[in-house]
Amino acid sequence: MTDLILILGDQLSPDLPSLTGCSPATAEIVMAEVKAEAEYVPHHRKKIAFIFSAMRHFADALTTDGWRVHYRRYDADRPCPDLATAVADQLARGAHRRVIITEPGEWRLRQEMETWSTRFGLPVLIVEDTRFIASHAEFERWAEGRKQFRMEYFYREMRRRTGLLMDGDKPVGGQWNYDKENRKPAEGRLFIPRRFTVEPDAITSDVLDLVETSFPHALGALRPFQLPVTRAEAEAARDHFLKHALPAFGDYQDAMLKGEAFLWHSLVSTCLNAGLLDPLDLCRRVEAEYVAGRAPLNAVEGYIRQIIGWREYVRGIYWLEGPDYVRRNALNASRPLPGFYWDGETDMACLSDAIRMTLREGYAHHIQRLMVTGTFALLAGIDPFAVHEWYLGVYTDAYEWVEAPNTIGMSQFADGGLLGSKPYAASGAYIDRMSDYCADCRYDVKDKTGPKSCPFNSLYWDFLDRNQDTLRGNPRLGPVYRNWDRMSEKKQDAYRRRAQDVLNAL
Ligand code: FAD
Ligand code: DLZ
Ligand code: SF4
Repeated sequence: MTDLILILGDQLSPDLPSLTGCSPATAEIVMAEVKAEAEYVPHHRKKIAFIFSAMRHFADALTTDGWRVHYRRYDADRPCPDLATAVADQLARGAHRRVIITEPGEWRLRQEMETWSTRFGLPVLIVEDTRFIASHAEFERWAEGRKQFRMEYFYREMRRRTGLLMDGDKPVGGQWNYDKENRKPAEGRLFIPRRFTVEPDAITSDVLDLVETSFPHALGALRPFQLPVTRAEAEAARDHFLKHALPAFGDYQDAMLKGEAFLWHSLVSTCLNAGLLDPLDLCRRVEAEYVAGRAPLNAVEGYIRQIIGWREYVRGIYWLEGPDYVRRNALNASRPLPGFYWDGETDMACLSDAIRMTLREGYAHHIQRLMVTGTFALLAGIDPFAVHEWYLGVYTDAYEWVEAPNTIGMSQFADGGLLGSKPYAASGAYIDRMSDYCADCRYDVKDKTGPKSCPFNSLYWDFLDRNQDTLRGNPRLGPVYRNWDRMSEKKQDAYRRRAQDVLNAL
């Protein structure tokens, strides 16, 4: 009798706790490409292809290391319906005393797996995922007794815990956070680093053909497919970032340029979230670039903050808040997601570019997600659950533990301010400052209420007006409401009318 270890598509790490506690002599492995996971939201084709190819490569690596892997490929005619069936079928075939799983990254599966012991009639052990810096217990201890959570304080704890960029008990350089130095608009295309790409090998090519024929209704462009799918390729992508993009990452972290999807971003989230890279190791290598004098402090601190700060913080909140977090709707927003989110067909140049890139690459960088597609949905009062399902499907790095707090909390303020202290609402002026979108847009970013005025301008004030009951008391919005109050009624009405026209046209 052996243990049966189920490994999921985002658990492709040799140090997975379910693996490290066992050995090939005492355990076998099951992995499966299944319909339910491929279709529970409308995924991007590149996301399905990435996961299937990375799973197949990982299974081969495990086999080379001596493990017995029962791998079930997707069969379009008779697909394995779900993970439970994959496990049940394997249990029926072999003699297994126990199922072992590293906890999944979504409540949906976690809750289902908790019923498996009864269903299969044998013990099902769900072990904590140790591939993060903060454990559940550690985050719970940090959160206990706090009325509001703020990333900055959690981040400082993580700096102390990991020793990253620490000089004894003081932050290197004397400041914890160099965010203010990370807000330059991009100046020119000449120096944007070339993106790291990998050409598909035989395994990936097979997967691409499979995805093309088996998922005709999936989203986005499948080809060209150039994502890393193995640990070695992910490490090469990481090294490319350290050498070519990290030094300017800080300066241009918030910048946007038309037609440029990647800029100075690291493009590692897809590999990181699937387990092909280790977050702490990545941060140590980033720190080493500073120590060696090859990258400045604002870049290195800014980068490390994203990983040991934001990434760990949103995960902590996801598990702390429970499965109903994704259904929060503090602003009672209920408008359906506009159709242009699925094809990029809009005259708003910023949204068109961000959505087209998303559909082409399964990627958009943080500021496009937060301040373009996110802010528009927030201002327009789109149902946050619909927004959440969109983000969960369209990005190759999306799993609920990281996507939901970013969408429901940070971007849509649907958790009422648990994650962030104020909504990321902004008029067109922000996008104009940080990008070159507005110059070529059909709308005029300087025009506030005219028929060609930038939609963000009127929606911004209409959003604040509509949500006064919830937002007026927010101390960080005090000055903004004072500006609104100082406006004449005529001007306020002009904003309301223009916003209504924009909303009606959606
Ligand atoms: P870089 O800009 O190079 O940043 C480095 C790394 O920092 C990222 O790879 C990521 O691991 C981490 N990071 C940065 N910001 C965040 C953040 N806010 N939360 C968590 N980790 C962060 N990130 C995901 O990994 N998966 C998601 O599904 C996801 N959904 C998002 C939805 C919305 C509405 C928003 C606003 C942000 C979302 N993010 C998500 C966070 C962020 O946009 C992506 O991590 C980042 O764009 C990935 O690209 P990159 O690897 O080039 O990142
Ligand atoms: C996202 C995804 C997809 C598309 N397909 C599979 C799959 O066929 N088999 C699998 O084990 N995992 C897949 N995944 C990843 C899971 O959805 C992911 O493990 C859960 O959402 C938990 O994070
Ligand atoms: Fe976007 Fe408004 Fe600028 Fe057009 S004018 S690109 S809609 S911010």
